[in-house]
Amino acid sequence: MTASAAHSAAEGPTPTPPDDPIAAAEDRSMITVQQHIFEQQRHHFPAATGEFSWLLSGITLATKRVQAKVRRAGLTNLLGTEGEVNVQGEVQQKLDVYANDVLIQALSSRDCVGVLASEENDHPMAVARNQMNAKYAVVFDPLDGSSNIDVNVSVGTIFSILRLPGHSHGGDRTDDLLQHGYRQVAAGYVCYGSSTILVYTAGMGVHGFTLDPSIGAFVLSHENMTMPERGKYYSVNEAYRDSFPPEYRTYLDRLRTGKFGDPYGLRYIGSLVADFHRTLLKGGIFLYPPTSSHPEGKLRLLYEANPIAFIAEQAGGMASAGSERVLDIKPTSIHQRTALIVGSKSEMDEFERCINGRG
Ligand code: P6P
Repeated sequence: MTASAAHSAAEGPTPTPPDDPIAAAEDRSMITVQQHIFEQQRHHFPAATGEFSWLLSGITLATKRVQAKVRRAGLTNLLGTEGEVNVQGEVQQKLDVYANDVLIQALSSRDCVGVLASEENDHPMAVARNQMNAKYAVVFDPLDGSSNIDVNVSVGTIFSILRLPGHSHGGDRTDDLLQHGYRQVAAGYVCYGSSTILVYTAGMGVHGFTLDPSIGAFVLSHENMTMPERGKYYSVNEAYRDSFPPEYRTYLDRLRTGKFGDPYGLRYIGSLVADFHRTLLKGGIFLYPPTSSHPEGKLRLLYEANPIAFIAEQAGGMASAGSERVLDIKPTSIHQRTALIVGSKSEMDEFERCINGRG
């Protein structure tokens, strides 16, 4: 009788034969984001060159450096403001500047990246040395919610990857970036929370990778993330309620009073990445409606609403600017603002009916 037959007769399932160390070592939980992207591309685009995976490695490198600083901000006098005011008219936090610098440094060293645009910079940045090979532009918010850092609240990096047109529009290449959100090649965010998680989509589902500090790598932790059909929370800054359009107030009242079933709870962190990440995992709805101080909405279309909307739709959710699908908006400027309502299909259907006066 062979060893394996004797074993199964005595103790249960046959172990992997010792002569198959690869199978024995196979461990899906050690899939890094680069490996995952490469596997996806090899499966869906056999001719892929791997340069997209190389581009994404620039984002993972930069965000690992950011998270190291965020985790120690209080210890290395990185809290507080840099004193400068950015293009948004917001006082730049020191970590904003650091995050912006490391993302620009990491991404401009990827020769497939030709143009960068950041919330922290007035104008797009052409990467001169890459102009011959560059296929992609990356637009990003280097540290969204940074005003929360001093009080130890989760913050995030948000990015969107666009394909550059074969022929450049020239100038500062702003026009090359003003693409509908549905043209994004990929999008993602890193949430610096109780753990550090990277969530991305390249149009083939949504996948999450948690940073393992012991090995310094983002490893697969949430494959094929899908947003629940319905949740229990709505997320909005109700301090501005009186300036929301009346149909928004009606919708929020219906959620709170249980017109759609059980009454909803309210969760609002004030950091888009954290509020959206909860909505992605638990379902529900996040709203930043038009307000009197931001009648066109507060959030940025290119590097906040579009990447979040792409991820939400890929996970089975929906994302609206109130009067239209976020991804259908034709941008007219890189720092353009928009309202953002994003969440589970059930809540979004009810929202659409409510603001269209159909229910
Ligand atoms: P408010 C953070 O400043 C941010 O840009 C988003 O991360 C967040 O969703 C929103 O603003 C919070 O805005 O007006 O509620 O403080």
